[in-house]
Amino acid sequence: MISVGVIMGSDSDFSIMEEAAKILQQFSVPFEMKISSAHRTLKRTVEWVESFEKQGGKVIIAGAGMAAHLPGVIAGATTLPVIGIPIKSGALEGVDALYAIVQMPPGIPVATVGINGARNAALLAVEMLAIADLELQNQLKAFRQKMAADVEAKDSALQD
Ligand code: RP5
Repeated sequence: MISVGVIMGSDSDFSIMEEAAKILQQFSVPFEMKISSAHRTLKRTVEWVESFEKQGGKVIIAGAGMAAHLPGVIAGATTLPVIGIPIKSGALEGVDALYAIVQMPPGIPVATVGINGARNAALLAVEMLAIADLELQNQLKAFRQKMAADVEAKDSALQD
C-alpha cells in the first residue's frame, strides 16, 4: 500500500522533489509521485488528494515555488499530515514560497521544511510513519549512526 504521496506543482520542481523520492526508496517506503498544480489544475489536485486518502495513504509531501499555495490547498482538503517544501524559483528565489507555505493561518497546519529541503521532508515523513513501525524506527537509528560515523571519519582524515 502506498504510504506517502509526493506531489509538486510543476515538472520544473522535479529535480528537487526527486531527492525526497530517493530517501523514501532508501527506507523502502512505498510512495507515489504526482505533478498537479493548485491554480492550473485545482479540481484534479483535490481529486488526487481524496483518492490518495481513500486508498490508505498516510502522509503527503507537497513542493511548490513562487506563490506556493499547493501544500496549503492540499492540507485544506485532507486531515492527513502535509509537509511543504518551498522550491527555489523565480525572482525571489524561494523566499516567497517559504513565506507562503510556513505562514498557514491557524487551523490548517503545513509542516514546512527549508527552501529545497526535500531530503528533510522525506525524513520527517519517515519519522511520522515510524511512530507505528518499529522496523522504520530501527532504520532511522541506523541512518543517524551512519551520519555520525561519517563526521567522525572526516575528522579522523583531517587529523592524519
Ligand atoms: C509553481 O510555480 C511551481 O511549483 C513551480 O515551482 C513554479 C514555476 O512553475 P513553472 O512555470 O516552471 O511550471 O506553481
